[in-house]
Amino acid sequence: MKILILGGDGYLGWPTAMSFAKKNHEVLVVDNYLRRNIARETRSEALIPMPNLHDRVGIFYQATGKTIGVEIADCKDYMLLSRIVRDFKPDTVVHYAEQPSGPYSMTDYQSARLTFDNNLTVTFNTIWAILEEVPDCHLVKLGTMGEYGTPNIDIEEGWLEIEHKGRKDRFLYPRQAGSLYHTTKVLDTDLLWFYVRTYGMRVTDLMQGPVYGLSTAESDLDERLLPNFHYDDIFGTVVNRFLVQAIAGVPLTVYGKGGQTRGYLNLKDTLQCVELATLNPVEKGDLRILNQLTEQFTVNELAEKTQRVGNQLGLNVQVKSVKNPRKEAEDHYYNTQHSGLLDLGLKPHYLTDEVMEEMLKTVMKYKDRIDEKMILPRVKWS
Ligand code: USQ
Repeated sequence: MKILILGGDGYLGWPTAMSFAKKNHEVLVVDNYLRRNIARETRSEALIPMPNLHDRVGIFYQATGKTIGVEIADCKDYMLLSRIVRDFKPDTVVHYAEQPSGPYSMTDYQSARLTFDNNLTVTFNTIWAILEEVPDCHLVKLGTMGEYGTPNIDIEEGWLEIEHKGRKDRFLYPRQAGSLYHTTKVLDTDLLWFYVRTYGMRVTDLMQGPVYGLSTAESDLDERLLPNFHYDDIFGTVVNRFLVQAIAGVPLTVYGKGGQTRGYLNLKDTLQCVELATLNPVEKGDLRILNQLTEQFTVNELAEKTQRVGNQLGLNVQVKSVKNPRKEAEDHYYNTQHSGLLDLGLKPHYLTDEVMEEMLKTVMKYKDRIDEKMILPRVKWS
């Protein structure tokens, strides 16, 4: 397949590009280094040094003999994006090209504006580039489980049948996100649904939970191919942060009561899910929503697991509740339906003690690069 990856420099985009290229798909990645630039400006740089895309593509070629095309371009520029789509003629566009941090989107007007403009404009441009240049192309879009928030009822897989005054209809599942970033994903889903039902696009919207890990079949070939692994309060997701905190000897930063429950998955499973969605495209006029997670944990459960496995490795891991910088429920009902990807063939990698140990050992190699000033939360929701 010809696969165009928007946001191909990211934590998920780069491993996805390598994984598809290794399997002999023709891959082109597009990125404008937005996350790298924000990370530099906000002092939130990744733990592991990351060569730029052109250099990494060269390293990947040396390791595998496979090529990946690169375009350094801003997908907000419609003329540029439509030219790329017209020239490459993808069968699938995988769209990751968004500002992905909840905390960054809550910093101030400028960061909120950037998140809003970037995320909505790139989704809109992607829709139009497909409609105008490759109308049969399947769009695989990364959404987030955070679109649903934490409702006091089961979270269904995208849709909810509602009975009202004796009549029934099916609607997008109600969504109420907890940050502006997560809200841009809600708006993306509404845009996609409009263009699917009105223009007959084919779209898969993946509602993904927080991802953890570094190792993939391809990144294991050469450490310069590792994904950009963040542990700061802005780009770091909770498991990755806890791994680094355990190694640095900083008490694990449980926000508030720690009863916040989310659906998590291993980076390896993100790759499987995106591949399964790509290899099984939907019909024209279909919006398929898949909940992309493999298991649920509270923050306290993640902290206990990190502490137990870290201590077995001889670390002295402490856990400390810090005042929650976010406005979120700290003790709530959470039960998600997530059978769609399993039905397509997903074989989950669960967060076992062995997986935790392997991640801790990898992070340990970069201990000297940890900057403790980047760990405590700097952005408050209000
Ligand atoms: N948390 C802590 N301590 C920390 C960091 C986070 O207790 O040091 C808590 C948060 O308050 C939250 C939970 O852990 O309740 C998850 O936080 P997170 O930072 O790992 O995840 P989140 O901000 O929701 O965002 C991340 C990615 C985002 C993706 C999302 C999936 O940055 O791109 O969309 O995970 S989801 O959470 O399902 O919406």
